[in-house]
Amino acid sequence: MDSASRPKLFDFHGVSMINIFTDNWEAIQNFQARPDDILIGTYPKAGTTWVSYVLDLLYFGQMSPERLNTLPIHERVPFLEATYQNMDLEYTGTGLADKLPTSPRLIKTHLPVQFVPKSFWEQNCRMVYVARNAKDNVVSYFHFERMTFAQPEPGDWNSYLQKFLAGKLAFGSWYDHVNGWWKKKQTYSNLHYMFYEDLAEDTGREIDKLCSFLGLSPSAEEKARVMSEVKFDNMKNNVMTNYSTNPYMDFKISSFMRKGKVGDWKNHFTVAQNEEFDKDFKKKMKDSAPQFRTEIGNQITANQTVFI
Ligand code: PPS
Repeated sequence: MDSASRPKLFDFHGVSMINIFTDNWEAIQNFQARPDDILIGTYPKAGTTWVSYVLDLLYFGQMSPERLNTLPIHERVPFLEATYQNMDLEYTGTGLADKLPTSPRLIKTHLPVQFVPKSFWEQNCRMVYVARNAKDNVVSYFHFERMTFAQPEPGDWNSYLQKFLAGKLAFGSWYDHVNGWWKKKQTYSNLHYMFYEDLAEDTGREIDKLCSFLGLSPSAEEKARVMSEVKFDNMKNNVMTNYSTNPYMDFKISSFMRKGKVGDWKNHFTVAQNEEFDKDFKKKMKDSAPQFRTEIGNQITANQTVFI
């Protein structure tokens, strides 16, 4: 696959999708979850890899150093709905999850809540959902699509923003996604809903909350090690977490671990785009929706960084 053969979006049960996430649909929907499986749910680019690595280290950080040094994160935490059968990569998320030797299994998904295979609910599996504020989320998705040939052609920034507002990106509307999972949380108690911004503000506090949800009690030393390993720069320099071996990505265009900041949207949105976005946001997000922060104290202020 190259830039000339990027996939096209199509409507899939009311959600925009691309075929690498629907080709294996029967196996996805019939996937047999186990009671101790942990599902990590996100809209794309909301901090999936970050939280996946936190959980992987909390559970398996004490295992052999070989595992940490040789097994990329996408093999430790299978991407449930993904099917890659091109180039050097032969991968179905369901196949990989079935073969995972670890217990619990950590499984990643970007599916909107209504598409989650029913066995996860039947088995009362624990789920961790990570949400990121819409403005930084769309910026991150835009750069990801620029550098990933397995994604649709993003076009220019302004047209990309319009597609985001219309829900015309793979996995559909960000608004429906974060609201759908939020609503589910009101009736499904085994769901921990967390925010990228909180993790960026105080990683230790958010790890404590995760541990309390999961019933884990790492020693102070283990926790300090996890906190150090999951720092942005360490993950960016770690070939097991930076996706540098992925044949679909062109790191000359952008990086998978790109900036890792709250507030980078300020370097992308024009004043007019921001006004349109805020107006639309108010319409789509009602009072009962999750509350997002588009800036936090210790991160980017406008024009502090370059575009990419
Ligand atoms: S994917 O492809 O959907 O699984 O991508 P995902 O992992 O959800 O999101 C990638 C963005 O998360 C940022 N990231 C981090 N930020 C801060 N700290 C750490 N440790 C970290 N790890 C990943 C990553 O840089 C992408 O965001 P942007 O804004 O593009 O940099």
